[in-house]
Amino acid sequence: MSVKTELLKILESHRDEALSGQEMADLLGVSRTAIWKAVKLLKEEGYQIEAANKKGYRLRGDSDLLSAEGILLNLDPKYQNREVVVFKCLDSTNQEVKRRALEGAGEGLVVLSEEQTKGKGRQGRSFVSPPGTGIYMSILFRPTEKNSKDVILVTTAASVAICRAIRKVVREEPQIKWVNDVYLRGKKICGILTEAVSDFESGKIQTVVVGIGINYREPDGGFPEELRGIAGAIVEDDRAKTTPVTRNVLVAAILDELYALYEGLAERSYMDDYKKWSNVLGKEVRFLDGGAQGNLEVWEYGTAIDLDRDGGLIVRLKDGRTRTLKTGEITLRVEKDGSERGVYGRDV
Ligand code: BT5
Repeated sequence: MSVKTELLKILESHRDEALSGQEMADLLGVSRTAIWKAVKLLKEEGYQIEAANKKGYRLRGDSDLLSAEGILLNLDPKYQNREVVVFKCLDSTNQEVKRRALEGAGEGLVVLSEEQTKGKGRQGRSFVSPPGTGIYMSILFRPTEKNSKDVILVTTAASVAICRAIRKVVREEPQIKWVNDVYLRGKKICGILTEAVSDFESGKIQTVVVGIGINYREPDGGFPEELRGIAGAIVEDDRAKTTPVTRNVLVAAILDELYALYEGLAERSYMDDYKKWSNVLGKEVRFLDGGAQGNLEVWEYGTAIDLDRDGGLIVRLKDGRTRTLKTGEITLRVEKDGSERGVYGRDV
């Protein structure tokens, strides 16, 4: 491990505390010049490290760069053996995880990027991923014989993991729009794209990539025109100065929850939380079944009444029959909540 990485670990675990150059040099068994050089490199990368008068160096509490060191430090120790990789810029973190999966990467690998140039949403849509203000991350799972039939639930579990982490760390109550969007204060702050790669011969799902995109702060200059009124951010401008939470802390909280839920996917312990946070259940909805109707825009109307065991949305139609919406081709709109946005089905 380089001096820079080792030093970052130390600074991360002593945020807002000054550590003398000599102290750190002794800890790492290197010269003070080596420490000074590593500090310079970290500052060039954007870490807010201050030279405290005669006391040494201090990583400011509000320095908010994503880093593997900062995330691992905040993860539950039992998950600290997972591989975390952070990029400055990528096409798409889901693509990077798929590339690494082909090369044999292990379960639990997390790839994050400060920016994505081709952030993907569902069905060819894009996810706007500007630099420095969001969390774009993808996690690799490798289903086993035991959990392969439940893996379809991973998007549902991820939605709950994100909500639990937001409640714990940000102390606010988000909402889930079936099945893959998380809302805060009425705006979409997060989307999830789960992609599965199956074995051609057996049809078995071999790899699952859960991609999570979160708007942590509003991008400089605001969201692009097409997202105004739709997209929101966890930290609003006037709160930015007061929040002590860094993105690394939120990422670690999400991963802790998600890894734990994934271990018990079959038990569906998260379903109650999902229902509690759902802003669709009990609402009047209309939906468009692209699969059944081809390109004809024939909307059906009903009330979303429940979720089935696999996260499918049960809708009572106007004529009293029920239908369970499952496919990724379903487009669903919530009536009477002022929402213009669609809510979409899942990909796996
Ligand atoms: C999603 O799709 O919301 C899933 C987004 C998943 C993004 C993550 S980032 C890490 C990983 N790597 C990737 O390449 N992707 C994943 P969908 O439900 O189809 O919603 C897409 C729609 O959301 C767009 O058509 C816009 O209307 C809206 N949208 C785009 N960017 C947004 C943003 N930053 N915040 C809120 N809404 C956005």
